[in-house]
Amino acid sequence: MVSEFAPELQFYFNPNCPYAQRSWIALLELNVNFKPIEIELGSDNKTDWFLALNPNGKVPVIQQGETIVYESLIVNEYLSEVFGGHLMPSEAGKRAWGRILMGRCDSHLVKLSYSYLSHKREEDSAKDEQLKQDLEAELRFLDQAIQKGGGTYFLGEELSLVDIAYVPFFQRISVTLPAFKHFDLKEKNLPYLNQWLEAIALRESCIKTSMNPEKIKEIYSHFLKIDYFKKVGIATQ
Ligand SMILES: N[C@@H](CCC(=O)N[C@@H](CS)C(=O)NCC(=O)O)C(=O)O
Repeated sequence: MVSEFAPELQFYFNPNCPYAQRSWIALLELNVNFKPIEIELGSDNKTDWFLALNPNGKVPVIQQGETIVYESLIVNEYLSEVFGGHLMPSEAGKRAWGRILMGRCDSHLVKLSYSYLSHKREEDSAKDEQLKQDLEAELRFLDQAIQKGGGTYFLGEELSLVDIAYVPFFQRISVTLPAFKHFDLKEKNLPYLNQWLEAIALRESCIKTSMNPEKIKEIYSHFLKIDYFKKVGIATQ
């Protein structure tokens, strides 16, 4: 239930943006009373008023009174601290491990999966194989990380900011890798990761914020045609 005493917070987002989805999930999990403001990418985010909120011109951004926070992982740490804190463990060592895993999402999983996705096998099959193996190694690392956590989620039995960091990207690659690379996570020997995928598929916050799989395919098919992920630096050349 949303508390009538929760301070009002503005959430600037775009429903197709995986980074904004991270903060959207955190807002729902923390039961925050927020006002969503949809930003059209390519126009609204280039305006002076938006650049005054986030000089990088990117979503997500949250504004709570005088406080403005951007960068999804930092937004989520802020939200967790201000609205209850239960999305990060109380033990400092576990929090540190959680932050290592969160940082690794963008530097490893996103980079490796979008590089493999963006690569055209017919141009260089050996490179395609290498990119696939690099991605598989990271998926094995994540599978073992979940096993090490000792529960369904990355840090144990409770959902944390670590899971929230990964959810939007796994939702997207679970659709795009089979569709465009014939690479199906379910067919790989990743028991802990596949169990995690099943758990997040049932979680209300993840369902409510997810993109329709057909829409993911449509948008990514266009992005892949125009080499978008390489152009914006998410995928390696
Ligand atoms: N590192 C940022 C990335 C945010 C990001 O790249 N957002 C994209 C949309 S998915 C955006 O706003 N792009 C607008 C632009 O670059 O013009 C975060 O974690 O918040």
